[in-house]
Amino acid sequence: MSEMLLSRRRFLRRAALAGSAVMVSGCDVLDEAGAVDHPVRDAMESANALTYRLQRFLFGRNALAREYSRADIQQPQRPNGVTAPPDADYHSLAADGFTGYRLDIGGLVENPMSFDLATLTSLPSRSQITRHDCVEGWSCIAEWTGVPLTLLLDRVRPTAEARYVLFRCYDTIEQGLSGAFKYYETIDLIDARHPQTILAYGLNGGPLPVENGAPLRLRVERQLGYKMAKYVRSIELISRFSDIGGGRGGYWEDRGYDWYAGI
Ligand SMILES: Nc1nc2c(c(=O)[nH]1)N[C@H]1C(S)=C(S)[C@@H](COP(=O)(O)O)O[C@H]1N2
Ligand SMILES: [Mo]
Repeated sequence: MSEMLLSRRRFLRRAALAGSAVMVSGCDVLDEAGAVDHPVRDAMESANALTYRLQRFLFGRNALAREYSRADIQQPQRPNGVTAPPDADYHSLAADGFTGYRLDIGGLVENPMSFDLATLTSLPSRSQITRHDCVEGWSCIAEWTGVPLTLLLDRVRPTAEARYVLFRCYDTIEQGLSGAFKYYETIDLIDARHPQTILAYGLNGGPLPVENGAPLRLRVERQLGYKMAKYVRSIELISRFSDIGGGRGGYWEDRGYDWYAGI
Protein backbone atom coordinates (compact mmCIF):
# COMPACT_ATOMS: atom_id res chain seq x y z
CA MET A 1 0.00 0.00 0.00
CA SER A 2 1.35 3.43 -0.85
CA GLU A 3 2.42 5.97 1.74
CA MET A 4 -0.27 8.28 0.45
CA LEU A 5 -3.03 5.74 1.13
CA LEU A 6 -1.59 4.93 4.54
CA SER A 7 -1.38 8.53 5.59
CA ARG A 8 -4.82 9.15 4.15
CA ARG A 9 -6.19 6.36 6.35
CA ARG A 10 -4.46 7.84 9.35
CA PHE A 11 -5.85 11.23 8.47
CA LEU A 12 -9.39 9.89 8.17
CA ARG A 13 -9.11 7.97 11.43
CA ARG A 14 -7.85 11.05 13.22
CA ALA A 15 -10.56 13.17 11.66
CA ALA A 16 -13.19 10.62 12.77
CA LEU A 17 -11.83 10.53 16.33
CA ALA A 18 -11.72 14.31 16.53
CA GLY A 19 -15.24 14.48 15.12
CA SER A 20 -16.69 12.02 17.64
CA ALA A 21 -15.01 13.87 20.53
CA VAL A 22 -16.76 17.02 19.40
CA MET A 23 -20.06 15.16 19.21
CA VAL A 24 -19.77 13.66 22.72
CA SER A 25 -18.81 16.86 24.47
CA GLY A 26 -20.97 19.01 22.23
CA CYS A 27 -24.26 17.09 22.04
CA ASP A 28 -25.84 18.75 25.04
CA VAL A 29 -25.32 22.24 23.67
CA LEU A 30 -26.49 21.32 20.19
CA ASP A 31 -30.23 21.63 20.77
CA GLU A 32 -30.16 25.33 21.32
CA ALA A 33 -26.90 25.80 19.39
CA GLY A 34 -28.50 24.16 16.35
CA ALA A 35 -30.49 27.31 15.63
CA VAL A 36 -29.61 29.15 12.45
CA ASP A 37 -27.21 32.02 13.12
CA HIS A 38 -26.09 30.56 16.45
CA PRO A 39 -22.28 30.99 16.72
CA VAL A 40 -21.71 27.30 17.58
CA ARG A 41 -23.62 26.17 14.53
CA ASP A 42 -21.79 28.68 12.36
CA ALA A 43 -18.47 27.44 13.66
CA MET A 44 -19.42 23.81 12.95
CA GLU A 45 -20.61 24.64 9.46
CA SER A 46 -17.46 26.44 8.54
CA ALA A 47 -15.41 23.56 9.99
CA ASN A 48 -17.39 21.24 7.75
CA ALA A 49 -16.70 23.38 4.69
CA LEU A 50 -13.05 23.42 5.61
CA THR A 51 -12.98 19.62 5.91
CA TYR A 52 -14.61 19.36 2.51
CA ARG A 53 -12.09 21.69 0.91
CA LEU A 54 -9.25 19.88 2.63
CA GLN A 55 -10.52 16.54 1.39
CA ARG A 56 -10.90 17.82 -2.15
CA PHE A 57 -7.39 19.19 -1.95
CA LEU A 58 -5.94 16.00 -0.51
CA PHE A 59 -7.90 13.42 -2.46
CA GLY A 60 -8.66 15.15 -5.75
CA ARG A 61 -6.02 13.20 -7.56
CA ASN A 62 -7.70 9.94 -6.63
CA ALA A 63 -10.96 10.92 -8.32
CA LEU A 64 -11.86 8.90 -11.40
CA ALA A 65 -11.61 10.24 -14.92
CA ARG A 66 -14.95 10.25 -16.73
CA GLU A 67 -15.85 6.98 -18.44
CA TYR A 68 -18.00 6.86 -21.57
CA SER A 69 -20.25 4.34 -23.32
CA ARG A 70 -19.44 2.35 -26.46
CA ALA A 71 -21.73 4.67 -28.45
CA ASP A 72 -19.33 7.52 -27.68
CA ILE A 73 -16.53 5.82 -29.63
CA GLN A 74 -16.71 7.64 -32.96
CA GLN A 75 -13.44 6.75 -34.67
CA PRO A 76 -10.30 4.63 -34.24
CA GLN A 77 -7.79 5.97 -31.73
CA ARG A 78 -5.80 8.52 -33.69
CA PRO A 79 -2.14 7.41 -33.68
CA ASN A 80 0.31 10.12 -32.68
CA GLY A 81 4.01 10.55 -31.99
CA VAL A 82 6.00 7.49 -32.92
CA THR A 83 3.71 5.04 -34.73
CA ALA A 84 6.29 2.57 -36.07
CA PRO A 85 9.38 2.25 -33.86
CA PRO A 86 12.49 2.20 -36.07
CA ASP A 87 14.43 0.03 -33.62
CA ALA A 88 15.76 -3.38 -34.65
CA ASP A 89 15.04 -5.04 -31.29
CA TYR A 90 11.42 -3.90 -31.54
CA HIS A 91 11.14 -5.22 -35.12
CA SER A 92 12.31 -8.68 -34.15
CA LEU A 93 9.82 -8.81 -31.26
CA ALA A 94 6.96 -7.63 -33.50
CA ALA A 95 7.90 -10.12 -36.24
CA ASP A 96 7.31 -12.89 -33.69
CA GLY A 97 3.93 -11.56 -32.53
CA PHE A 98 5.63 -10.34 -29.32
CA THR A 99 5.99 -13.88 -27.97
CA GLY A 100 9.53 -12.98 -26.88
CA TYR A 101 8.37 -9.83 -25.09
CA ARG A 102 9.23 -9.47 -21.43
CA LEU A 103 8.26 -6.60 -19.16
CA ASP A 104 10.97 -6.24 -16.52
CA ILE A 105 10.06 -4.42 -13.31
CA GLY A 106 12.97 -3.51 -11.06
CA GLY A 107 14.75 -0.66 -9.34
CA LEU A 108 13.62 0.18 -5.79
CA VAL A 109 11.57 -2.98 -5.25
CA GLU A 110 11.90 -5.90 -2.87
CA ASN A 111 11.04 -8.45 -5.54
CA PRO A 112 12.11 -7.68 -9.14
CA MET A 113 9.98 -9.57 -11.66
CA SER A 114 9.71 -10.25 -15.37
CA PHE A 115 6.34 -10.80 -17.07
CA ASP A 116 5.58 -12.23 -20.51
CA LEU A 117 2.43 -11.22 -22.35
CA ALA A 118 0.60 -14.46 -21.61
CA THR A 119 1.06 -13.82 -17.89
CA LEU A 120 0.06 -10.16 -18.16
CA THR A 121 -3.13 -11.00 -20.04
CA SER A 122 -4.05 -13.75 -17.56
CA LEU A 123 -4.00 -11.33 -14.61
CA PRO A 124 -7.20 -9.54 -13.54
CA SER A 125 -7.95 -6.92 -16.19
CA ARG A 126 -9.80 -3.65 -16.39
CA SER A 127 -11.54 -2.11 -19.41
CA GLN A 128 -12.39 1.58 -19.52
CA ILE A 129 -13.79 3.89 -22.17
CA THR A 130 -12.00 7.17 -21.72
CA ARG A 131 -11.07 10.30 -23.62
CA HIS A 132 -7.48 10.77 -24.66
CA ASP A 133 -6.49 14.45 -24.77
CA CYS A 134 -3.35 15.36 -26.68
CA VAL A 135 -1.59 18.60 -25.85
CA GLU A 136 -1.74 19.40 -29.57
CA GLY A 137 -5.46 19.97 -29.22
CA TRP A 138 -7.26 16.81 -30.33
CA SER A 139 -9.18 14.19 -28.34
CA CYS A 140 -10.31 10.65 -28.99
CA ILE A 141 -12.62 8.32 -27.04
CA ALA A 142 -11.56 4.68 -26.97
CA GLU A 143 -11.89 1.52 -24.91
CA TRP A 144 -8.66 0.41 -23.29
CA THR A 145 -8.10 -2.99 -21.71
CA GLY A 146 -5.15 -3.90 -19.56
CA VAL A 147 -3.75 -4.90 -16.22
CA PRO A 148 -3.97 -2.39 -13.36
CA LEU A 149 -0.47 -1.17 -12.58
CA THR A 150 -1.21 -1.37 -8.86
CA LEU A 151 -1.50 -5.18 -9.12
CA LEU A 152 1.99 -5.41 -10.57
CA LEU A 153 3.33 -3.03 -7.93
CA ASP A 154 1.85 -5.26 -5.22
CA ARG A 155 3.86 -8.15 -6.62
CA VAL A 156 7.21 -6.37 -6.89
CA ARG A 157 6.73 -4.47 -3.61
CA PRO A 158 8.25 -0.97 -3.94
CA THR A 159 10.64 -0.09 -1.10
CA ALA A 160 10.07 2.90 1.19
CA GLU A 161 12.47 5.00 -0.92
CA ALA A 162 10.48 4.52 -4.16
CA ARG A 163 8.62 7.68 -5.23
CA TYR A 164 8.23 7.48 -9.00
CA VAL A 165 7.61 4.88 -11.66
CA LEU A 166 9.85 5.15 -14.72
CA PHE A 167 8.73 3.72 -18.06
CA ARG A 168 11.45 3.09 -20.62
CA CYS A 169 10.20 2.61 -24.16
CA TYR A 170 11.49 0.74 -27.20
CA ASP A 171 11.12 3.58 -29.66
CA THR A 172 13.84 5.96 -30.68
CA ILE A 173 11.92 9.20 -31.14
CA GLU A 174 14.83 11.35 -32.15
CA GLN A 175 18.32 10.85 -33.55
CA GLY A 176 20.49 13.57 -32.07
CA LEU A 177 24.16 14.40 -32.61
CA SER A 178 24.85 12.98 -29.16
CA GLY A 179 22.99 9.75 -29.94
CA ALA A 180 19.51 8.29 -29.97
CA PHE A 181 16.77 9.65 -27.72
CA LYS A 182 14.38 7.00 -26.54
CA TYR A 183 10.92 7.89 -25.30
CA TYR A 184 10.54 7.66 -21.54
CA GLU A 185 8.08 8.86 -18.91
CA THR A 186 7.65 9.02 -15.14
CA ILE A 187 4.59 9.20 -12.90
CA ASP A 188 4.38 9.26 -9.12
CA LEU A 189 2.99 6.51 -6.94
CA ILE A 190 -0.34 8.31 -6.49
CA ASP A 191 -1.02 8.05 -10.22
CA ALA A 192 0.59 4.62 -10.42
CA ARG A 193 -1.88 3.29 -7.80
CA HIS A 194 -4.89 5.07 -9.32
CA PRO A 195 -7.60 2.51 -10.20
CA GLN A 196 -7.73 3.62 -13.85
CA THR A 197 -3.97 3.43 -14.36
CA ILE A 198 -3.46 0.34 -16.49
CA LEU A 199 -0.88 -1.19 -18.77
CA ALA A 200 -3.05 -1.66 -21.83
CA TYR A 201 -2.74 -4.53 -24.29
CA GLY A 202 -6.19 -4.11 -25.85
CA LEU A 203 -7.92 -1.32 -27.76
CA ASN A 204 -11.60 -1.16 -28.74
CA GLY A 205 -12.08 -4.88 -28.18
CA GLY A 206 -9.07 -6.02 -30.21
CA PRO A 207 -5.35 -6.31 -29.59
CA LEU A 208 -3.39 -3.07 -29.22
CA PRO A 209 -2.17 -2.05 -32.70
CA VAL A 210 1.49 -1.21 -33.28
CA GLU A 211 0.69 2.43 -34.03
CA ASN A 212 -0.94 2.79 -30.60
CA GLY A 213 1.92 1.20 -28.65
CA ALA A 214 1.87 -2.62 -28.96
CA PRO A 215 2.40 -4.77 -27.10
CA LEU A 216 1.94 -2.68 -23.94
CA ARG A 217 1.26 1.00 -23.27
CA LEU A 218 0.46 3.04 -20.20
CA ARG A 219 -2.94 4.65 -19.60
CA VAL A 220 -2.92 7.31 -16.89
CA GLU A 221 -6.31 8.82 -17.44
CA ARG A 222 -6.06 11.99 -15.33
CA GLN A 223 -3.23 13.35 -17.47
CA LEU A 224 -2.49 14.41 -21.05
CA GLY A 225 -1.53 12.01 -23.84
CA TYR A 226 2.22 12.45 -23.71
CA LYS A 227 2.33 10.86 -20.23
CA MET A 228 0.94 7.60 -21.67
CA ALA A 229 4.11 5.84 -22.70
CA LYS A 230 3.69 3.47 -25.65
CA TYR A 231 6.00 0.50 -26.48
CA VAL A 232 6.85 0.01 -22.78
CA ARG A 233 10.06 -1.94 -22.45
CA SER A 234 10.73 -1.86 -18.72
CA ILE A 235 9.54 -0.31 -15.51
CA GLU A 236 11.77 0.94 -12.74
CA LEU A 237 10.87 2.26 -9.30
CA ILE A 238 13.03 5.30 -8.57
CA SER A 239 13.40 7.95 -5.87
CA ARG A 240 14.15 10.87 -8.26
CA PHE A 241 14.37 11.50 -11.98
CA SER A 242 16.93 14.33 -12.03
CA ASP A 243 19.59 11.86 -13.19
CA ILE A 244 17.53 10.36 -16.07
CA GLY A 245 17.49 11.76 -19.60
CA GLY A 246 17.38 15.57 -19.45
CA GLY A 247 16.36 15.36 -15.80
CA ARG A 248 12.75 16.57 -16.08
CA GLY A 249 10.96 13.25 -15.99
CA GLY A 250 10.11 12.50 -19.61
CA TYR A 251 11.03 12.96 -23.25
CA TRP A 252 8.58 15.88 -23.74
CA GLU A 253 9.19 17.28 -20.27
CA ASP A 254 12.87 17.58 -21.21
CA ARG A 255 11.64 19.74 -24.10
CA GLY A 256 9.53 22.04 -21.94
CA TYR A 257 6.22 20.31 -21.22
CA ASP A 258 4.95 20.11 -17.63
CA TRP A 259 5.83 17.02 -15.64
CA TYR A 260 2.34 16.94 -14.08
CA ALA A 261 -0.03 17.18 -17.03
CA GLY A 262 -3.29 16.96 -15.08
CA ILE A 263 -6.59 17.43 -16.90
N1 LIG B 1 6.81 5.54 -26.67
C1 LIG B 1 6.06 6.60 -27.03
N2 LIG B 1 4.98 6.90 -26.27
C2 LIG B 1 4.19 7.95 -26.60
C3 LIG B 1 4.51 8.80 -27.70
C4 LIG B 1 5.65 8.46 -28.48
O1 LIG B 1 5.98 9.12 -29.49
N3 LIG B 1 6.40 7.35 -28.12
N4 LIG B 1 3.70 9.89 -27.97
C5 LIG B 1 2.82 10.38 -26.88
C6 LIG B 1 1.79 11.31 -27.31
S1 LIG B 1 2.23 12.93 -27.52
C7 LIG B 1 0.48 10.94 -27.42
S2 LIG B 1 -0.76 12.06 -27.77
C8 LIG B 1 0.10 9.53 -27.29
C9 LIG B 1 -0.55 9.04 -28.57
O2 LIG B 1 -1.10 7.77 -28.37
P1 LIG B 1 -1.87 7.11 -29.58
O3 LIG B 1 -0.86 6.96 -30.70
O4 LIG B 1 -2.41 5.82 -29.11
O5 LIG B 1 -2.96 8.08 -29.97
O6 LIG B 1 1.18 8.67 -26.98
C10 LIG B 1 2.16 9.22 -26.15
N5 LIG B 1 3.10 8.19 -25.82
MO1 LIG C 1 0.25 14.09 -27.49
